[in-house]
Amino acid sequence: MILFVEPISKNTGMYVPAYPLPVMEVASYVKFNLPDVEIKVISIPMDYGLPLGKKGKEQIENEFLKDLSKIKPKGIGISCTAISQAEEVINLCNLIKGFDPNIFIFLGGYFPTLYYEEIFSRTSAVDLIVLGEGEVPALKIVTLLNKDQNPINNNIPNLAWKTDGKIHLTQKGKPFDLSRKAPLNPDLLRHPGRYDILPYAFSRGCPYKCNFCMEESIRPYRREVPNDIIHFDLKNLLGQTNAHTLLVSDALFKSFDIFPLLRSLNLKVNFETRCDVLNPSIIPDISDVCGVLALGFESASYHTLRRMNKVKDRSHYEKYISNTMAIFKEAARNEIPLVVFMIAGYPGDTEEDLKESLVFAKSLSKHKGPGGHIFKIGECRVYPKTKIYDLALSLPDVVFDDDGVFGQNIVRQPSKNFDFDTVLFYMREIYNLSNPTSELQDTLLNIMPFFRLPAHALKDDLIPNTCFRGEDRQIFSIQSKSLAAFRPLTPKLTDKYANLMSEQRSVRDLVF
Ligand code: B12
Ligand code: SF4
Repeated sequence: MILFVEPISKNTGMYVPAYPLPVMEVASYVKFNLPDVEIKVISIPMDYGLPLGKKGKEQIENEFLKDLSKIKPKGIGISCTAISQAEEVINLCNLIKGFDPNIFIFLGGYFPTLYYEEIFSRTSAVDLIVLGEGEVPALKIVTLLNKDQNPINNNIPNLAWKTDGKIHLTQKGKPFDLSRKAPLNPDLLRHPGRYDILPYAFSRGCPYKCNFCMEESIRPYRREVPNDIIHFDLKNLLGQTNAHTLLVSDALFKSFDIFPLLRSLNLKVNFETRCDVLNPSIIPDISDVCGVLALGFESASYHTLRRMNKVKDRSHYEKYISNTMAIFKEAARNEIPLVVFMIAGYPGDTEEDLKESLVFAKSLSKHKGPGGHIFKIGECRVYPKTKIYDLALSLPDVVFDDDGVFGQNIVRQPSKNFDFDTVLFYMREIYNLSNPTSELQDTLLNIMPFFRLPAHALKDDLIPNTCFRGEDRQIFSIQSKSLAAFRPLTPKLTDKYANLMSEQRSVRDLVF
């Protein structure tokens, strides 16, 4: 048996009750090509629950180890997409190796792809790291494990491992050919029917190279999944899960020609795209299928957008701004709920830059519609080994928490005399221009049931016992039934915790 595991993310605010797509792609490919090998996917949050403190975490760990002693896996592949999962991934690796040093542990995903050196320096529990797309290397690793051979092998592309204090890297493989993508296999999951949301990637990669984004380090080009695979996948997934809400997981979504199929499958589609990629004139034709439309807008300041490498020049900027306004108006007219993603306090920002964003957000919100809109603005993070990090270091007046790859790395002073309190002031002003209609709240809470709630709100006495696993209310269950009981309470909880809703992201972190 080989297990593929999705760890817990410490950040609950953006938690989506969706099957773990990255690990499902890899595990489904391996199973498709090695049908006789026993393979399973474990989602720790879905299968065991969210731990609300130390006690809950220990209970989950004990249950997981009990399962390992029954399953006796030869190898475990762990996915680490977000930084908010990274500490938990290391703990999990240490836990598994402490339990049985013979279980072979390999990692994959954005975080290990960028930060494999830091992982190896923190733990010796990881045997191998797969860099970039995981399908081809994982197939080779599992083939060797299944024959009781050592997968640490120079002939497998995209690997990193450490022996005798030295990191070894194998040659870089070709980008994965998406016409060889395997159908996603819900049978690999423990509870395929208990996820509310169906995530799907119609394409991979993005050529834009915004300098705060990790896509450039993993897939700096865009490729589409062939239509026949999409058709098969969606029909199959709908037949085997209860989810009818689609969360598009493309880095750069622009497969708008797929909407007739999505309509015919009776799906509600939630997608994010660039403000200069979506043609506003198609909005009326897709409005009946749209759940939330999200825009990676980031800022209204030309100088900020240039520093982000989001726009090329003035004329690009002007198109970017006018198209954003046109999309906003058209979405509002067609009653589509909107989420506008923004970053506050980018390295080099002055107060003028944030003022410009505030003024533009005000002009957008004048066109508000019944679908509602939210300005989801967050403080800026400077992740090591990305271009934004180099930018922050190159500007002498920028101050950020340089707390390493496992830290939050928040920008505390974007430029001289521009302090963090003023950044937070603009964040609040912009967030407060949101128009949280009940349609927007219902749609968002369906996808992100804990949206913006502080993590400790999940312990509130208002929440019924049915939302917890066990009697001591230490573990929150995120299976469909529990979330169905939780969702009606969110208006009361959001009122109660209103003053923390526009706070820094750390209030939404689970603390163990
Ligand atoms: C959909 C999405 C979301 C959804 C999550 C939905 C869900 N639960 O499924 C939402 C909107 C909630 C979200 C939120 C956030 N996200 Co997001 N999100 C994405 C997005 C667009 C798609 C992820 C995905 O499913 N990809 C599809 C799969 C197939 O691709 P993949 O992950 O690359 O998997 C391949 C390899 O990595 C590898 N692999 C992966 N796992 C494994 C495991 C093994 C064992 C092996 C061998 C290989 C392997 O093989 C896979 C197949 O080739 C990515 C960008 C992207 N294009 O992937 C950003 C991305 C993951 N998000 C990012 C960020 C920053 C965030 C937020 C922090 C944003 C914010 N400011 O709030 C939050 C954090 C949420 C949280 N609680 O942790 C960053 C992560 C950076 C980082 N390391 O932290 C990304 C990479 C965007 C970016 N380009 O910078 N996100
Ligand atoms: S357009 Fe989006 S996915 Fe592409 S590089 Fe920029 S932020 Fe990343």
